[in-house]
Amino acid sequence: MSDETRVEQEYGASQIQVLEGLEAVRKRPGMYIGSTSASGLHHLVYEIVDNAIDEALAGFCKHITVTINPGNSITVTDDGRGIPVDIQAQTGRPAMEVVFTVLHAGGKFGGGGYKVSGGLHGVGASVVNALSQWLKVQVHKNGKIYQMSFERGVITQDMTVVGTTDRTGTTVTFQPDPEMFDSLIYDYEILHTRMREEAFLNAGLSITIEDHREDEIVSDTMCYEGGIREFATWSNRNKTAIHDDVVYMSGSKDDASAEIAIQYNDGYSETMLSFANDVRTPEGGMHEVGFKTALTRVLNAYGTKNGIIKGEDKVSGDDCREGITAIISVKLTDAQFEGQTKAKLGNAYIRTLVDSIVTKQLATYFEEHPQTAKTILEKAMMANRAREAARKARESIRRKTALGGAAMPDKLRDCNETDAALTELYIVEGDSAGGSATQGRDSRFQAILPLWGKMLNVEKAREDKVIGNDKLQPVITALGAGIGEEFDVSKLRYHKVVIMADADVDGSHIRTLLLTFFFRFMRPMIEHGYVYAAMPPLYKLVRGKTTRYAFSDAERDRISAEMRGDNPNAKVDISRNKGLGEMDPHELWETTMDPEKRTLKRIQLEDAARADEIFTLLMGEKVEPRREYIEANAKFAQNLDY
Ligand code: 1YM
Repeated sequence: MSDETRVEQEYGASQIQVLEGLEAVRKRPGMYIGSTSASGLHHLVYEIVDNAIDEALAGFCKHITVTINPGNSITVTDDGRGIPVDIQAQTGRPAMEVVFTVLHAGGKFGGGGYKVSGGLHGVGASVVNALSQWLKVQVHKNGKIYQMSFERGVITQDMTVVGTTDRTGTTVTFQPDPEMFDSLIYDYEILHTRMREEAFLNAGLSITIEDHREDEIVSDTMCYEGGIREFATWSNRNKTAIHDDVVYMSGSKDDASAEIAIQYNDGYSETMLSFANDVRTPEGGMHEVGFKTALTRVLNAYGTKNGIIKGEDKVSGDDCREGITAIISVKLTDAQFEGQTKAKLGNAYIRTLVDSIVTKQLATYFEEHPQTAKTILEKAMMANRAREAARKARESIRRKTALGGAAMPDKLRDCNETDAALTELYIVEGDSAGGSATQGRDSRFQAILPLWGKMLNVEKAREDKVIGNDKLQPVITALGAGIGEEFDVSKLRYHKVVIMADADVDGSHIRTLLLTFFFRFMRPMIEHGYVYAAMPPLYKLVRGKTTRYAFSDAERDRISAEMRGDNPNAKVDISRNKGLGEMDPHELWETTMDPEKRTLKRIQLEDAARADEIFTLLMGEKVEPRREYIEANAKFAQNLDY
């Protein structure tokens, strides 16, 4: 290269410090990126993207591209000013080198001179570098292309000019180090979801994600001029909104700013997505507290003033949040993350800021949009009445239970053991399967509850209806731990609750229903890992007097070959299991219920959340998403429907 320039390499005291710093990252990667599992692997991308987003927040970058390359290296490109390449006075090294090699603790870097609204520039780049097998950075700036390369944080190519250019920007490519990570394979959906979030949170910023690992390139470009307003409508995309406009509020004080967007839907669950400096805070914190307090206060004040709420009545915080979708995004320079997973915002002044924004702006919005105010208030009042009705329904169940003595459901075939830690409840679809299960079980510790007929549509049902429903009531009573707000997992009568349903459409329907019900009204039971799905075998293989079972096609083929052994003419009779109801009690015990032999799938919260989503889709009012879902899963449904 004709105009190639090199910065003289000098290994002084500072270089030794650099190596020690990066060595510390490699020794305890978890301290810097949370973990070395998949989440840590994806975190590397976010660190580099964060620098590009800071550049966007500073007003210099419009477009960011994230590419998953074949081999699972990652390239992030932006069209900002390009990382500075001039020699830093302090270190005598190019700023670019410092960004990728020096660990920047807190605000010390550059005497706070590089601080921008979103955070601190370049803080994570050196961490990513230390944990990468190799990393290459290219900067387009001053008409030149500057390049520098590293291996495991150590410079392998000093900053070098490798060409000329007429644009500006930064490109970083890195290959996560196999010595550092358990898994090296990027999940497109995880990155896609996170980049969509970033695009929503930074209005007008365009982010492209591309996956180049397969022959066919997958890509998506996301840009939302409406920012978190569009985030709220997007979150409600499969639901029915009860007012057209998204209510948007924002404000700032000193170095901190906050934005809030809300839109109610006709469902009963609460969707609250909160962020601090574009980082999700699933455990909530001060921004959520400020929002909730102000929302409840404004709704009560408006309702009382306008005669919608009468007398001494009030709506509770929970009432005010039924069916809400709320996006809360705050930005601050000294974010303090607390809680078990450091996912809760601790800065108390943010509560005051969000509270005052919502108190003023929501009140004004209601004055200017009385129709929307009325719709929202009526929804909260309805929630209040339903809560009251649910309380009464619970009360009545309690009374009946107290008066009736042994008030267990007629259909329940209980077990002898009473220590919940040792007992299992099988919830079985249909009376005939229930009969087989009752005969086949080990009655010392296994209880059976058959369910039959068509189940109530939980999506459309209020809590009081659910409690009083004759199909679900036996489930509630048998479990013995209450429901909804009063659910008490310590009272649960079985620590294994096994859903046993056929592998066909009806079975999947009942599984979805029960999981949705548990997810909405008995969530701690799932969180404690007490809910399971039974896994009946798919095939039965018989040769002479030998019977064996297979749980997948592959297993069927393997077992059938084994059973034939050396005798190619041997006949192995293979039948597809028709359903639980057609298995005799002994078979059911052998294949599905015997703790020594059975396979149980423990239900994770995500499984239940997914069931809940599918449920909303299938039972909700929106036709289009339902049709799309059914079309997309038609193949799957056919497989099940034999
Ligand atoms: C693909 C990753 O890192 N972009 C990026 C980083 C920086 C700048 C621009 C930048 C910042 C400043 C001035 C400034 C960084 N600079 C630094 C540091 N994309 C990516 N784009 N000029 C350019 O903050 O004043 C760290 S990151 F510290 F050197 F200025």
